[in-house]
Amino acid sequence: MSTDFDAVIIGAGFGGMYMLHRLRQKGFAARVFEAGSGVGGTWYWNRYPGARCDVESVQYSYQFSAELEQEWEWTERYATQPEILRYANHVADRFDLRRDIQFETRITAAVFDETANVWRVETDKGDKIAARFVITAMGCLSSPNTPKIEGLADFKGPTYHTGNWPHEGVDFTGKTVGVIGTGSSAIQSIPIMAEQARHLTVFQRTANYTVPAHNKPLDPAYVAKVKAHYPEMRKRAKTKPAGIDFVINMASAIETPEAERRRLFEERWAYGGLGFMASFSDLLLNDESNQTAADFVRSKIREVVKDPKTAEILTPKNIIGCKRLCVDTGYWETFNRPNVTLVDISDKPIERITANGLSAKGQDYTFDCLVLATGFDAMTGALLKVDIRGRGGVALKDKWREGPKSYLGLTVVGFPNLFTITGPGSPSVLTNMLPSIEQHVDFIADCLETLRAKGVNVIEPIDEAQEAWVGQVGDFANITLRSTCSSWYVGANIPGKPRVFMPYIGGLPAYIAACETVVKNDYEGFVLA
Ligand code: NA7
Repeated sequence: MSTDFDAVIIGAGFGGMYMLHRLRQKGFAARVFEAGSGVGGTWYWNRYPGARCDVESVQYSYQFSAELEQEWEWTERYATQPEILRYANHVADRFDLRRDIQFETRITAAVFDETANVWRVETDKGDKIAARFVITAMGCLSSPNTPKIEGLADFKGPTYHTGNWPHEGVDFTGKTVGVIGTGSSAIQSIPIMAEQARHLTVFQRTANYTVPAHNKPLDPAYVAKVKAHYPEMRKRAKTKPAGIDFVINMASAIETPEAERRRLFEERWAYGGLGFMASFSDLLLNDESNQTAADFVRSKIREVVKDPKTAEILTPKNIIGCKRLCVDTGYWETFNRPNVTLVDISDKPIERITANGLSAKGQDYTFDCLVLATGFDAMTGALLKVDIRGRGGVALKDKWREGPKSYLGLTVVGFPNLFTITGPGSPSVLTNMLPSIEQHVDFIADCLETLRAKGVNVIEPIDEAQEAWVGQVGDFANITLRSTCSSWYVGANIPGKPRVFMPYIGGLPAYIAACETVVKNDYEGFVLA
């Protein structure tokens, strides 16, 4: 069998970069193909104003290299997109990754040749590559969702999608701006756009919960302490369901007396960030407990937003944490500004985009620029854009017509030697992505090494193992309240997408244990041939 590479890796974000590094270390020949002109993935594309990670920077970073941990200096509690992109570039330089990355090249097709046990890969630049393994590292939130609203092409001004923002930036000074969406990207960008724009009109379909970031410059003494104790912090984080080192209060919200409950919520609120959902252990398990947290946040909105009608529209009615919780800086305060208008479109969709704005609920709104903060075709979108075909020429998109099915979120029956980093069925988006990525990459690299040592050509999961895994993913999802609302976790934001809770919600420790058991039992659930 003749191949160009042992592995083709799709995407040069944090997953693809580390995959390349690990495979090189193990003596495999790998090549990364990246559609963008630089590394960074999510952080390369999402350049909207205010973009930053909502996991604290010292935790949202690689841990595979102690030297890297020690030499890199994060400057803020929550790193901005430019800082994370600088970090990604630093990693690419430090580990000399670029020479094996082909930029501005999109993989269009990957077809498994059963006679040769080789993947035949094609790019939009006309490359034809043969590789034993294909490893996707395309990210979970990387296929922007442009809603099919009538007249979108008629709009005369510029239209920007938060997930594909111009590299040179956008200056809204003196402009009127319309924003569709109030998810995390909107919640981060609206306060900044409102400071620049002459007027900002926000079209909100679903009110969202957000907690304050309380972002700040990092104190050098704190950074020094983290650096002195990185391994301990990483070890603690690995024991937490989200892979983030914060303290989970194991008490039940509803069983805690009201005054004490309020005190604990206030404490977490004052600290800021996603740890708010760890105020109690049952916020995503018990409706009544969830209500206590939701009511707490609702009361905060009423405290901040001066106009009661606006406050009411901004107040979410659903379960807190069901859609992804947002982390903000001055979001609700922004609606006290005289140059910001909130339009509630929860009861009726936008009728059409017009040349100068849009029509909603029988009213015309005009603006110079349109911002689509409308999210992504999450978890499967990027994968299914590539024509991936396995045994018998079967397309992945047909195989997943009823929803994605995988073994460990990493492999798919009928698609030998294909690995999906942070694929559907893995913890990915419910966790700190960096440690999750590293765990996947290590699993894959070790697997390839084992196959080489055993002289095995092909690895493929068996149906029973995949069905059992899919069953487990579904069972876990059904235990929590998270699967109950129309979020991108269940594909509800994309019309026609099958409703399946895609990520594994059993927590990172249980997931790691499952992967370790598979390896210990000689790749249980796989056929090695
Ligand atoms: P999200 O969280 O999916 O938010 C998208 C927003 O756009 C959300 O408010 C949607 O309302 C709204 N939306 C989408 N389509 C439409 C249409 N057709 N009309 C009106 N409003 C619409 O994406 P983000 O980019 O903010 O965040 C994605 C993740 O990135 C986030 O969870 C973090 O993990 C980082 P809806 O709620 O569907 O009613």
